[in-house]
Amino acid sequence: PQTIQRADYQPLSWTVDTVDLHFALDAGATVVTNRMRCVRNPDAAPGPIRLWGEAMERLELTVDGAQPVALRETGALLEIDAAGESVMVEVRTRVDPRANTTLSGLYLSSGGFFTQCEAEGFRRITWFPDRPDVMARYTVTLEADREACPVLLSNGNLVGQGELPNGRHYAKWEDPFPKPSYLFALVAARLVALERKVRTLSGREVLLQVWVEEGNLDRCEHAMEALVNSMRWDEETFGLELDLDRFMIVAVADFNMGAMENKGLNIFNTKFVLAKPDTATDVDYENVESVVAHEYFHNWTGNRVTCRDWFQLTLKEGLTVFRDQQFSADMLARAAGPEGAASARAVKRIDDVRVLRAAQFPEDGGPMAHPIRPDSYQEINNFYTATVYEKGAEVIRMLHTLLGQEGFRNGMDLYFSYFDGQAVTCDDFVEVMSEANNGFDLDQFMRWYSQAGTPRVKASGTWNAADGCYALTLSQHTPATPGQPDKLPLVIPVAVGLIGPDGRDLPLRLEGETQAGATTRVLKLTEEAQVFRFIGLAAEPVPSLLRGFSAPVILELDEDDARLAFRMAHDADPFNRWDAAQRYAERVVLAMAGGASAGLPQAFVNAFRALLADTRLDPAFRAQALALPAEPYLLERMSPADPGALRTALIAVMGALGRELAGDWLRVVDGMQVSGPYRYHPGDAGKRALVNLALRYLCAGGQPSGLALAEARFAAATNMTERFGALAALVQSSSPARGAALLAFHARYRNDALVLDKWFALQAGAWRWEEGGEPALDRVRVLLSDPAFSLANPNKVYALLGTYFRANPGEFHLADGSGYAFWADQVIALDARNPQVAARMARALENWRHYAPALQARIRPQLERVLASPGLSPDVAEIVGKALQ
Ligand code: B3K
Ligand code: ZN
Repeated sequence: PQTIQRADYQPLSWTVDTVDLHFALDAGATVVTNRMRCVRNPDAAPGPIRLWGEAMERLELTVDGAQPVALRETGALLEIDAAGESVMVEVRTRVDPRANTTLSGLYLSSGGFFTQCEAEGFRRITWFPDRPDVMARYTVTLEADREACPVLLSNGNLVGQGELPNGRHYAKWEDPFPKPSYLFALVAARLVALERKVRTLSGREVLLQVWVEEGNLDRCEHAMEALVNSMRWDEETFGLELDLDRFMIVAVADFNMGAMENKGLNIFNTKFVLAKPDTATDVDYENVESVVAHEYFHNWTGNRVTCRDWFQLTLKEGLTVFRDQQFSADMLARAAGPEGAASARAVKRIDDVRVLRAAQFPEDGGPMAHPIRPDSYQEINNFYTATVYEKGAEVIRMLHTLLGQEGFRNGMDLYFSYFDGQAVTCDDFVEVMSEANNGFDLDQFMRWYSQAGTPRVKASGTWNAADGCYALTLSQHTPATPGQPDKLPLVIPVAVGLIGPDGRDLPLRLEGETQAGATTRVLKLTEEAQVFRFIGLAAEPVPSLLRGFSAPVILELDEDDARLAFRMAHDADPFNRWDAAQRYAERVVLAMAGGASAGLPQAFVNAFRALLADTRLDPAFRAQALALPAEPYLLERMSPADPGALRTALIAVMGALGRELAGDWLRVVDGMQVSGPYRYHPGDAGKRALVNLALRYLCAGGQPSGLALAEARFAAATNMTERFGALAALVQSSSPARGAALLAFHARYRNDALVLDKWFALQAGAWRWEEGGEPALDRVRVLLSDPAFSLANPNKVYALLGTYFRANPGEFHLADGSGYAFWADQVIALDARNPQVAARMARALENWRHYAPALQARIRPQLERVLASPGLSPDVAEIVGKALQ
């Protein structure tokens, strides 16, 4: 496979300034006519016009109306010699949407036509210089059967529509903004819209639409609300306004990822649009809100200013994830009111860090480790990663911390004033941030863009009672990653607090300062090691480091159990309070998994009980603090990783916590009633989350009273959060009622695709709670032939196979290797129809070298079998090839 290098970037000799597209839509043979004006690029070396194309039949190609004089075709690349400053290239292609199972380019879903172009889907629609640095103005005419496709949508504004012979009709759309081809979209389908008209900051009236299949109209209100809130937030926070007269969201059931920010026509996976109390959980509601916001925010960070090349992906993704995280935190804080705002923000931060630790840290420690701005790739679709997105957002967050809210905003303003309408780089972004802040030195900071791997920050303190000085030594080290053996020190903002013996934060005074100030300070670690001296202290403090997770690093700090329990009880920073609980739980679970301890230490049980019983703490926070660290994260912290032993330990720890704290859990369930009809509100959601966690522990404990309670809650539930929470608790237990509950749930939702995804995932993720219980693999095999399952639908694949491979390590890593053989079969089968989805599944085994030798010996032949499979896509070949290197 071919490797593309960031260093090889060259501007194209010819770009495009206008595109006129005509689609004669037909399920089996759509004819696309593309008239584009190609213009010579004054900033590039002379050369031919370069167009990319794939999976199409070329019917005709002319240059200024004539056959091109010279045309060379190599694979997906077409080179045409042309003279003058601009030429009109007209190309006609035939594509087959029905045969397109990749869901990239133009494809069908429930009889409608949809497109997905990022990163390189546009070249599956027509020949084009399909790169993000080619920004052109598009006019699009869609022609389709009126009966099958009454709704015809594309980017921008509707400028014409009408009837055609033979029951066909057309619509013409014009996008006033130049855009890269990856933001092109069309939809032609039988849909209905929820509409709302709102005024923008400057007083323009705009039309908002959420398009769905007719039966789903009652599930759009929340997405619409989220859109309106996103618009307001971007106006208030960044002064950014919607720039079109109409903004559309379209939901489609077959979609490779979450959603896509096409200009003015966002296309969404139904999972991130549809929500009503009976079918969506609080978490679903939260996800809908954040994905709607994310795609909306892309209109400025991504669309108005886009990426010069795909190596710069984090320019738009890291920044937009940061923006959506801030938005969600603000929404939660607002709903929680002044009293609960800080806790609501902390809970959101905890959620985001959980994702980073569970998904990004393992990526950074494996064969796919890459900087947030990668240096090379084989298949760009493999680089829509937790590193580019989530770690990218952490890097932006650090900039925000270093520059402050106002400095950051000034940088954003300058960014848009310089680069609106352009395709730029991460360097451009960081340079304007510096320029807007009096030349703030960010040279060393740029290493966050070029170095892969999760830095380790080691901290140790020495207390000198004689002079009241606490000396904190911080040192940093980033482990080698593939292709990067040596790492340089990074700029690491470390937010620090010192806790006094009474549990209260101490005012901080560093050596050389005349008086003590704030109780949390951001220290800048820039060298391999630095010492920070805090003076004027009356007693030895307990350090609370990396508050709010101020940098995406692993903090190595020697703390005994007593100190962790102390911080669990007293740390004034809620994030660190949570983190102390996570560290303690990690220690206890890993000691058990390693055979170093058999029972649960009483001190740990007491610390957990104290948190649980502290009713001053918001329930949402308690739910976070009492949930064990994610299994993939714990596995990553084990060496060698032993999924079987870890699972045994988790079952034991959950069971013991369920039994030892049974009375407390029962009190929680009793005392947390949410009154009134369901509403998505962080206060209510927090209570439901804590009740659901209590049911989980009670069921894990296995006592009849706990199981009966979960059964009763399942039967009495009035919304999906409660119903699914109780069901999940039952399924993750040895309850004899599991099967019946799953059947009842299935019967109720047999026709609801999104709810059935939950039903599939729950079974694929089930642990074995008793000797002789059913292995998840057996169940997954059965479900593979369930009539509701389909390998063609990514949501189904992610729910069943994704959950089994990636979220159920204890059942996937079976000693006899049967899980791996099944994995290889499924990856090969999927790859033949949808390489992007197959590659995602393939990644489940990339960190195979972390596992015990006996498992490695079973994994290797399966990796090799996949790699040797005939016709393997570059997508899967890159993942498996790098894993085997
Ligand atoms: N930009 C899209 C992701 C496209 C993925 C292509 N394989 C969604 C998003 O980040 O908003
Ligand atoms: Zn995005």
